[in-house]
Amino acid sequence: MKLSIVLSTQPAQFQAATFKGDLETNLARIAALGYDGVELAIRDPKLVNLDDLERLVRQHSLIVPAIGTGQAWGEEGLSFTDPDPAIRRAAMERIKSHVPVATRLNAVIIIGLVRGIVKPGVDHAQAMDWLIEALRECSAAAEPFGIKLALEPINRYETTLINNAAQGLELIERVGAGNFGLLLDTFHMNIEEPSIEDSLRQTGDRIFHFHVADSNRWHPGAGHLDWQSILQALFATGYAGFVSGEFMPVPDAATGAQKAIEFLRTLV
Ligand code: LER
Ligand code: MN
Repeated sequence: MKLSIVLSTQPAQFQAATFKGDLETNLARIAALGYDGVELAIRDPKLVNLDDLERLVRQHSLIVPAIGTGQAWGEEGLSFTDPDPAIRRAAMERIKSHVPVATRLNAVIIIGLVRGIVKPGVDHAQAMDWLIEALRECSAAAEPFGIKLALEPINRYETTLINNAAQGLELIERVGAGNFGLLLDTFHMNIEEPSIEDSLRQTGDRIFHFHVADSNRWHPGAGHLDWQSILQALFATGYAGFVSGEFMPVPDAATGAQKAIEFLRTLV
């Protein structure tokens, strides 16, 4: 099992970005703990020096399986489904600006809350149309570079747009792009899926990335999810990507990350 963990390259309010703050120190810590990779949350590629970033990541022999983009929503309010067309355009351009970064690092681009939440007064069907239009445009921009986009079903308390794997699969049908799939996250799945294992099986080879946190969004092993069963179902789909830790820094980032890797390494 290839393990990575989320690290934010910029200050962020999002609580489950396990590591935040000084990039160099954190990359060294993550590598020392035995992780194979680091999932980088990047609000805006313009804010990072790509040469430095790549050098640091390689220096610690870490792989970057995926790039998180949600801070464009969390910190700036950009979204694919905002009623303001200028905001929708800015969100699409922002996601497309991740393509060169993703190409250089050979990473999946994550579409989390940048899809939006359906603002009051916006019709849900209209929001879906805007979402599909944006995903088609961004998938087409990434496709020539062999880059994949993974939309994350997110629980009902954070958005009303795509909460579960079944809705994600319907969206895949409507978008109709071979490089568009899903990121499944056990925290959200535990809230929304009738059966985590069945949803993994149904999503199959459209699982492009995988987030792990336990039922309480602490590190795997700290809650009541059945990890043996979940990981068996995941790998039975043929999934060969990373299992990426995205959990609260409880009691602190380094201890949570250490407990996660110790626990997960005993399983598969
Ligand atoms: C991001 O990966 C995530 O899981 C969401 O909870 C972000 O709001
Ligand atoms: Mn997640």
